[in-house]
Amino acid sequence: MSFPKNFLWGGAVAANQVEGAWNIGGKGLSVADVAAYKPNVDVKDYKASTAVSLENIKKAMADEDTVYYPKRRGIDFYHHYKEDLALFAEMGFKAFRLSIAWTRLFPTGEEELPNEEGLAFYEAVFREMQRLHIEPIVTLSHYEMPLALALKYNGWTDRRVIDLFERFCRVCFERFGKYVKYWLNFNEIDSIIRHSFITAGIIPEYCGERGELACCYQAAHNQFVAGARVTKLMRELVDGAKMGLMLTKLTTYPRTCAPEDVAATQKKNLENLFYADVQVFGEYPALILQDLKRRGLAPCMEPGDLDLIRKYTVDFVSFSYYMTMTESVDPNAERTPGNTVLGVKNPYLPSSEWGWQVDPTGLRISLIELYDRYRKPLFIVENGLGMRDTVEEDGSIHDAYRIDYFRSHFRAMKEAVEEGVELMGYTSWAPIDLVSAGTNQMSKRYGFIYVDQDDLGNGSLARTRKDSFYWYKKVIESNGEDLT
Ligand code: BGP
Repeated sequence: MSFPKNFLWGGAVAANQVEGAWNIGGKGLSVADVAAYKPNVDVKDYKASTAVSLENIKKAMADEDTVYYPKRRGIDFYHHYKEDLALFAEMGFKAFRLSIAWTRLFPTGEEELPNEEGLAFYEAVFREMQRLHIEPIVTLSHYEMPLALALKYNGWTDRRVIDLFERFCRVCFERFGKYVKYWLNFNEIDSIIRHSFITAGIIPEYCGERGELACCYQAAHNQFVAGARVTKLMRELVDGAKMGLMLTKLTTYPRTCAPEDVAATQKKNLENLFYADVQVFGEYPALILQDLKRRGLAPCMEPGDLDLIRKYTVDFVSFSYYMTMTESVDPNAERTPGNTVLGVKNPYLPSSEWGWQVDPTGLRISLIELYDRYRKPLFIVENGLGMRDTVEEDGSIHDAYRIDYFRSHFRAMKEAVEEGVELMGYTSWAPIDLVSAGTNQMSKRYGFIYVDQDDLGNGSLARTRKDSFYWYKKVIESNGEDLT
């Protein structure tokens, strides 16, 4: 048994990290447009690089700068999308995951009618993908909610945002349903508690006595309700469409077999899985709810919320997987960063320059765990290695480390499929270099395609094929059989 014949090989990006054109075509400001690149901050300290305050937001709003607000410029996919899609097609992509920027369709999130210029952009992108036979996988919310909603409602903490999001999704389904059959609701929904502003537009100063953490769980609940409502809507409006949840799969091992470490690890993993549990099983896990109540963090729910959540569960489970970490009760245990988390270091694993621990076997473990738990088709919608690349004098880029990373992860993926895991597809993060979500750097490169741009926006934006480009092409051509 091997990868299924119709396996969706491809790559994934998010609008806010690639599009640029932040003030073009009627687009409004999103939370990503005020994210500052801080050259002097330790990139391993994700709390410092993602920290947000009202003062900084206001400062950013008054500033037209694109040097220190790199997500405003992205890699200018807005003007390069044809060239980029052609390169993806050359690699043989079957699928491409992208997101629709809410602020391109509804600049403040509250307009009655959508911005036609924004719609025209995505229509053109989807048409081009159709022409190239690349299946779109569309994330409805990927770290880019309208800034106006963050400021007015404290983001997703306010239920009124649910209606506004539904309005945006209705337009997406009505206008793009003819192109798009695979939808994802909220990117890494569990990340609300790690970077609440980026994920859910929560501004700490607005949380008052209730506290930021309580606001986060309220926002998560509102997103669960919104997720159910848009799944219902999608089923009414788009024939044959499927909705997926999207989880950061943060597989955690106990640092030792001391029962205390195992218990602490179990807690971490249950907290991570909770966000998927709600959307697959259609109910809050009893233990989590109990725990939230005990800590005074339980969200307010309205009559009908739980019914909706129960009725409109997702069709498939998608997730990002980059690294694993361990957990220990020992306060002196050495820590290392991962994907916006700080975990205990695993002595058996190598780390990237950014501290993320590379663990292909962890991918197999995660696939088996998720499939066994949910019995839903799985989709790996993010996986990859952020590294500095060197451009040789002749312009070539030899990224053997990236090929090694992917090869080992594809082997692990293959083993899981052979064991019976139902896997729909794989979209690497990211097929082309882009602005990092966590650090706003350009030098943390993920692509098979190099983009000539540095952290401060200098460069021609020219696209160049790296060695991994040719390697991934071969992998897709052979449907994952040729990993040499
Ligand atoms: C995920 C996000 C992506 C992304 C990726 C890599 O959490 O969904 O948007 O960028 O991680 O993270 P980073 O860009 O911080 O290296």
